[in-house]
Amino acid sequence: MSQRKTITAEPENSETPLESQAGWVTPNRLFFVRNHFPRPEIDLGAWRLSVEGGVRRPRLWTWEELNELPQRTVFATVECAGNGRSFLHPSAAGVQWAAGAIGHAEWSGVPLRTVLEASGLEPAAMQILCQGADRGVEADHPEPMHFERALPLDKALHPDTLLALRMNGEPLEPDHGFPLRLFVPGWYGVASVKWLVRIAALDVPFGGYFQTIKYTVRRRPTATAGSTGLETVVVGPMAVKSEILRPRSGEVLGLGPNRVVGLAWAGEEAVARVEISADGGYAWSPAELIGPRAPYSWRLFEATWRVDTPGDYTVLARAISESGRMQPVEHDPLNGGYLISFYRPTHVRVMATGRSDAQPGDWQALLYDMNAFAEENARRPLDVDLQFAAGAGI
Ligand SMILES: Nc1nc2c(c(=O)[nH]1)N[C@H]1C(S)=C(S)[C@@H](COP(=O)(O)O)O[C@H]1N2
Ligand SMILES: [Mo]
Repeated sequence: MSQRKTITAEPENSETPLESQAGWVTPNRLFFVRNHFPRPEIDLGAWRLSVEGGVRRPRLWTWEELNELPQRTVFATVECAGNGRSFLHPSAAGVQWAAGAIGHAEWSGVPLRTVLEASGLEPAAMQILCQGADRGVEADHPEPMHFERALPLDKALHPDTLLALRMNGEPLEPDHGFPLRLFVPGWYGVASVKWLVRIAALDVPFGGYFQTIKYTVRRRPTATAGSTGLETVVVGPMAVKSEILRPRSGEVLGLGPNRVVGLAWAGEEAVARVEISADGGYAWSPAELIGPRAPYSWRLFEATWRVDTPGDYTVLARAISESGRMQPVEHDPLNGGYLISFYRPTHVRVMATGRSDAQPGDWQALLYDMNAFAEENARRPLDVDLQFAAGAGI
């Protein structure tokens, strides 16, 4: 039974209940679901993955054949590009997500690169199109279409970009893309196409709906002379962001020490620091980070905030990545309803009669015993860098 929080029932769009996120990894049954179309029915016996387009040796793979290839495991946070949309003023169209369109899991599968190399990419290939079995219509697109997205070649060939077969050690659940999904670590979830059936190497940029009409942001033109208008850019890597889980806005706290607990993530990078302010953003102090400092993965944070004077307080958190990128103060209007990262305030009242929440969390005990593995994994070179001689096939 799913214990996700339903935003829309048909198709399912549901959130991870972050208040019960008690460890580093999100259990599969709690992991958020973002479906544009009804979930497709898949008959595993008839299912094939087709690799085609600009390749020398197009081929079909069965699920069993893919399972026999060398596999790799990556821990990574996935956030929907629209996560937090319901907090925007003015509001933006789309699924009205609160904070829970995010999760962190262990993803295992075959590097996409392995099957591309097995088919022999043509030198002209510049994007890899990935198509899901699901199809349907959108309000502004009455013609039925598949969910499909194209990845730039460098990210497609990155050893951590996977044809994922397993999530947290279990076969993918139907809602998370069984039998096979693309998994693009560090990028917004939209890149990680579920129910994958077709991969095609393209020698021109893909102009599909989910990367030209939807899932795009606007950017001021780079200093090229002559261009003045805004450019449309497809969403890719996740922004640097943090989320306070406790206290909740509206809570009444007591005097003395109070705990501030949350999550922070930085896309393809690791989180280096999280800072907390309890005075609306003037003074900041560092929070303690819990869990591995690994690329792609979120970290838990905890700080003890001492309050000596009753009153109303605004608590903020901000994350800083390893390369020094900081969570932005405000939502960039050019991002529209996507890439939503800003200092979202938690408003609390502190009263002499309130209950102070000073008991430090037992986070360490809740952390997966795979932490050490995750740190090691982040340093490990690709173990399946296969060389395919022309015509060898596998
Ligand atoms: N085939 C298919 N893949 C898809 C989608 C979809 O609707 N269909 N939604 C995408 C989006 S926008 C997100 S955020 C992630 C969500 O993955 P999850 O449902 O496993 O959490 O799947 C992506 N892959
Ligand atoms: Mo998404």
